[in-house]
Amino acid sequence: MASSNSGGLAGPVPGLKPVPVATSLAEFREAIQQNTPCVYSKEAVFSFQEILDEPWLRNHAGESKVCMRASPTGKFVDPSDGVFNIAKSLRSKHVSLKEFLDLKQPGTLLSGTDTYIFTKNTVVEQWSELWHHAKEVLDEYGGENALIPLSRLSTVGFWLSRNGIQSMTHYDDSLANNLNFQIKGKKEILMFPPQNWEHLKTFKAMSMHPFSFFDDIKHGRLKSIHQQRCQPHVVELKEGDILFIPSRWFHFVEHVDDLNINMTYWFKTGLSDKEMKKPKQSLRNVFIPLKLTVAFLLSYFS
Ligand SMILES: O=C(O)CCC(=O)C(=O)O
Ligand SMILES: [Fe+2]
Repeated sequence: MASSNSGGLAGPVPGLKPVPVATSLAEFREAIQQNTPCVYSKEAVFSFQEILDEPWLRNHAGESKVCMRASPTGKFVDPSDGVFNIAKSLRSKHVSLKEFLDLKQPGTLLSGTDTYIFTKNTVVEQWSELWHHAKEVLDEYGGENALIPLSRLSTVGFWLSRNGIQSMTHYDDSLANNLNFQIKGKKEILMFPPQNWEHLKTFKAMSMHPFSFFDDIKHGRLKSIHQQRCQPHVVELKEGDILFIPSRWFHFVEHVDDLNINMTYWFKTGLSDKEMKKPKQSLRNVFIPLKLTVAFLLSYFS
């Protein structure tokens, strides 16, 4: 069950709004319709929420080629890290899913932004057995529990991680809506509405604040005017939970358990590009993107 207290903290933190919890699928669908963040936190409704674990993955997708990332600091990617650490966390290595699982290395990640189960209107062949279950989320296959029509689905990404990982605050630059299924383990998520861009030092779709900016918010340490003016929402996603992140909402994600498995369904909002206002850029320091660019180049050679 999702917890509306901020993750891992003893109690509610002033200024941190809990993401509303839907207690029925009807309520959850209503929030999606209304474009407001929401977490569905009841019993599992789709078969993949029950079956997807390490042994199942070994048996049904063990030979799948995946793109593994490892970070010396567990952070992907903290702009305040040293340039070599950033470079290392940007590097990726192709391995089989079985090899990745055998490694059991903390701070490693398969990212849903490069491990696709479904993309460009096509099921990715090596994940077809998982798709057999994953498609239940769609109206065409899932009966009364389904949440979205196939015509709106853009991409399904698969995430697998070992503990202690934090992901950079960003909005999904496809401008899609996001249904995030927590299948195993736990994640803690801070979310900010698109209009908070002014306070997030945005460069492209990312926030260039150091991760400590967000740690501080989670713990109620609002030291700067920008921290005080943001409108953070928090949720602790537990096994079986489904989170709706509306298009353009910023999210800062921490992977908590020893093994975390997620699937993200990105789906179209139904609005045209003209109707959707992208958050603006508020970064005033050109050295930060410069540093990231150098790290990106180094990641090819380190
Ligand atoms: O789980 C994560 O680290 C990030 C998730 C995310 O950014 C997404 O689902 O769009
Ligand atoms: Fe994202």
